[in-house]
Amino acid sequence: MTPSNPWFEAYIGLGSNLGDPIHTIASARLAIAGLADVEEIAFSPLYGSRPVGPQDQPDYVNAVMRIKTRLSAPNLLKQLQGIENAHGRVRSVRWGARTLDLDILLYDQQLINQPDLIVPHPELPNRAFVLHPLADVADSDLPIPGKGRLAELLTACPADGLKRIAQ
Ligand code: ROI
Repeated sequence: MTPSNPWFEAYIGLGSNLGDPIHTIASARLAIAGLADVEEIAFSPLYGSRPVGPQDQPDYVNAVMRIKTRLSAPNLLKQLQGIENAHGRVRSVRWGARTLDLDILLYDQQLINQPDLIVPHPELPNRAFVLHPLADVADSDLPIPGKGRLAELLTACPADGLKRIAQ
């Protein structure tokens, strides 16, 4: 019998601003939870948010999912890209509108610096649409490797333009 990998905790950011974002986020959640070697631990409320970056695009719906997984970070990324593609994601305009964006925000307490995968997500400290839903599913003293504790980052990043969507 081959020993299986240990379980790691990871946090995934979900965002959508094309089509039916609420439906897309719900569908992506099911797809992630349905992956082999992935289990959902918690899912944040949905937030409506003003676009960061170019303003000539619709508002976003954002959420954060906390999982445990036996997939390596690169394998998890590959699976998430498959789910993005299955939801009609076309990679074209940088910072443009998208049907579904899935980002690995944190993977265990690891610092990963590869051409296609940087963890923690480099923009995490600047993005209210990530930090606030993250705080809904993580301990406030969660260390964000290289960046400080979640509570400190939250204090420095006001929830401008962020609205909980009633469900
Ligand atoms: N802005 C918001 N509010 N939410 C996102 O998920 C999001 N994603 C992006 C950019 C274009 C940077 N802006 C965003 O990729």
